[in-house]
Amino acid sequence: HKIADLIQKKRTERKKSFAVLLDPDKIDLPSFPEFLGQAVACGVDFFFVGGSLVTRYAIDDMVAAIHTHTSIPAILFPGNSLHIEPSADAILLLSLISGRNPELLIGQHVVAAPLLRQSSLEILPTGYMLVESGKLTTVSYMSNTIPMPSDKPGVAACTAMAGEMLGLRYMYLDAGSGAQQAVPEALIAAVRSATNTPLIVGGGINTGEKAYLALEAGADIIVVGNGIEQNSYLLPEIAQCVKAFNQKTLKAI
Ligand code: 1GP
Repeated sequence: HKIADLIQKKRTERKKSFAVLLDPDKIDLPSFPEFLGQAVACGVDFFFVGGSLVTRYAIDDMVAAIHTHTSIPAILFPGNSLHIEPSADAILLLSLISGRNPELLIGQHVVAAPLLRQSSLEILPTGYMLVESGKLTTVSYMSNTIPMPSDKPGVAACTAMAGEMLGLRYMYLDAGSGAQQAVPEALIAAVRSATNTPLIVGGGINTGEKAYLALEAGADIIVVGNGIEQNSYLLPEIAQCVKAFNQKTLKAI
């Protein structure tokens, strides 16, 4: 349970983590090692690899490059069971609990279970909740599910509570990649106080300020994808923001 232990240890120390979502479609492999070097220098904690639609099937190459150039864990963030890559370190085994599509609640998992059992991937059972973000996101379209309303913290809290009661060990609030609006702080805070699992938050976090607000509202791990590809200053900016948050918390203890 290497990664589970790492996440738990950080929570006990009241430290937040920074995950970078890498879309295998969008990374230009020749310049990828340089990007990985920058991620190491910035203290990125985790790489999430995947997305709801992957068209280049370069997941194995991407995991190999991560392992060659860094010691940062490569955690799969699969859109479906075709995105399982056994050379990664772990997999967010996502059950899309905000939706009512049985395929993504349990169907794909049944198909994946024997593959996962054969692999040495660490399994991170995750309640995945999509939140409405102002426009239709790829993940909402691909998953054929309606996101949760962004102004109903109670719905999010009850959904997460049910997920935790069902045994899911992580919660992920996602506004979807490239979301116009990130997950509102009130929603993050509601899920934080209703559950005790580590909370991952992502989607539309494209400034240091938005990252800080998500952390303050109760996110344990923030995920940034799209923004980093579009703006090379964002990686150091968010990394700095997570560090500053952690230092502030340490001083307050
Ligand atoms: C999406 O949470 C991730 O699943 C990251 O979103 O690409 O908008 O940063 P962005």
